[in-house]
Amino acid sequence: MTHIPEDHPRYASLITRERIVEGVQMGITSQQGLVAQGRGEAFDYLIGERTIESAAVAERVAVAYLLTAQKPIISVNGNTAALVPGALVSLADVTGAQLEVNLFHRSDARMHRIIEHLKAHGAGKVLGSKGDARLDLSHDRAIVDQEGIYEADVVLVPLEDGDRCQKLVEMGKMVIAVDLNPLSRTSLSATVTIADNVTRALENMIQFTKEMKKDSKKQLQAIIDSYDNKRVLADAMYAIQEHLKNQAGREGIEWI
Ligand code: PTJ
Repeated sequence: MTHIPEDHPRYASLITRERIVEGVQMGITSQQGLVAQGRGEAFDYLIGERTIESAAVAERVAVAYLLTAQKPIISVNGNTAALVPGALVSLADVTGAQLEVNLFHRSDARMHRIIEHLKAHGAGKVLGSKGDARLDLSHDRAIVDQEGIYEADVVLVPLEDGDRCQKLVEMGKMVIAVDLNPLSRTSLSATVTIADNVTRALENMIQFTKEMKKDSKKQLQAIIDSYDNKRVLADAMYAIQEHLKNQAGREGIEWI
């Protein structure tokens, strides 16, 4: 890893970059994952590299879904395995969800390495290697475990592609996406869209779960019922606009 001094103004972002590069070197993250991370970084920059209020609302609703689910699953790909392995394991632990590795650029070797990586971070059983069921999709994200994503009622899909998100929604599942681009097909089709960096989103969700675990089913259901995903998407777009306006103002650039 390149040494990044803690006082560097872009410390958090540069460390995240290093983790993704390390993921590629370890054979966990795909090379395409670097491009995906770059896109995420750009949106994070535009949104101000912070958890906006509406993302925190979506994170709480996501937790309410996970806590009330019969069979919640957290889907793991090569990017999230490299960026937040410990947080994925902790979130699964506190919510009672199971982890399932599901890859777009699937290979047996990457599946194995990611499962072992999660286990090294404390995971027990990790689903995904059976691949004994299929979603109606023409690429490898279709390959899922029957006892996992196929039968799940709530699926958390951080950094997803639009196709599978839409398919899971069509199958009647509640789909929670983490995607910094509020206009991606994933963001537009998910039940709950968290427009936040996955590195912040998962930590927030772990904290919220600890607080919300004592809520009754009725209280959790009320949180779910009051939610409007379109409003949350609109708020993320507004937050980007306002952040850019403020930035322009600080630099003496007229907003036209
Ligand atoms: O490991 P695999 O083989 O399953 O491949 C995983 C990737 C991520 C390469 C694959 O799913 C992919 O190509 O994803 P996309 O279609 O590029 O979508 C990624 C979305 O996640 C984009 O909309 C990005 O803006 C967003 N994104 C990227 N990094 C982050 C992010 N959102 C939140 N936090 C991030 N760190």
